[in-house]
Amino acid sequence: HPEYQYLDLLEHLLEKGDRRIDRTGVGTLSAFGAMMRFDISDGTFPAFTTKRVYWKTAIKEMLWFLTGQTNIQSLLKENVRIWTDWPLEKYRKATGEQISQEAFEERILADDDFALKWGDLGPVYGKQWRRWLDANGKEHDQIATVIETLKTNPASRRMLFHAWNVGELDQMALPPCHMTYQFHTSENKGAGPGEPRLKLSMLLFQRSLDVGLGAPFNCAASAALLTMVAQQVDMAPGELIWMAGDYHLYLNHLDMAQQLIAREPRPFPKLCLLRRPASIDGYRIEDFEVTDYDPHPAIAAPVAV
Ligand code: DHF
Ligand code: TMP
Repeated sequence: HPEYQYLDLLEHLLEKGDRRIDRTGVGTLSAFGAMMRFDISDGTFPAFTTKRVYWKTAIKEMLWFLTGQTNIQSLLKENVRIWTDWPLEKYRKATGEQISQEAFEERILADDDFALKWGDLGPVYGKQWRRWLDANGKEHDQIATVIETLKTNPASRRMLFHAWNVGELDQMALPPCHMTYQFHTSENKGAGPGEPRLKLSMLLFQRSLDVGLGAPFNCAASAALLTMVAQQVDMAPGELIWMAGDYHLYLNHLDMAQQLIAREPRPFPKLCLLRRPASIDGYRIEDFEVTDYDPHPAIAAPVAV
């Protein structure tokens, strides 16, 4: 089962991880350099099964990146709260006010001026993907460029987008973790008449991977992205290849990790797009249908801020 690639990383960290205090102060077991491969050509959706993954949340986050937005207000409107901690901590530090997460989220939703001032994460993923600002003041839509190149020159070795904009790192709430996405096409062997002649694969480089909490989200979200891009360029989805630099297990995730490796993976679900939007900007969460997802129960775990 392909999920053992993930469980093996957990096991490796538990057995051989290098124990250290990290930026957050929580502490981690860490290792360097990992690769996982998921073949999604038959519609397989790598939503891990050893704990329930909130795949809708993960895809909503990906759709939010694609809009180019960087303010959590639009995420909260979709009831996605996974990015609140960072603006919240900044607000608490700046004002000294011990506001609750719920109250902070309500204010972001209700008050546009407040959201503008306190809800923005800085020039993170969405901004860099869709509006990378170059030295001449020109903006670049890296996503549109990749899709255009896939349509016109699919053998290119230059089909990538990335978010590590060195000059803007210090303005970001967090420097990008999943930072480089590269695409590659190959012959779709065995394609019948009317089926796509090319297969699209995607390689994701992630410089820092929270294996307990972030990894299941990142895997589901990037599989969804590959599926969308493939649909837009009339190719079959191929392989998702996922490379991590520093991958780590936070010390408050050790029990969860033990539970996960004790569970047996179940078959991955299937992902089907119910509609073909006119462009990459047209996707909505309702377009994603996931079937036969029967995971082990969710395990709640704290996120290190
Ligand atoms: N920081 C750290 N330390 N780890 C991360 O994975 C991480 N991810 C970020 C931003 N900063 C991060 C963005 N993505 C959750 C999941 C993904 C995510 C941020 C947070 C999270 O809290 N997941 C919980 C709750 C899910 C939910 O409420 O829907 C989980 O149990 O998976
Ligand atoms: P760092 O910037 O010090 O590496 O901290 C970022 C943490 O967030 C690190 O534990 C990796 C984690 N992370 C993910 O695993 N996936 C994500 O998508 C994001 C945004 C963060």
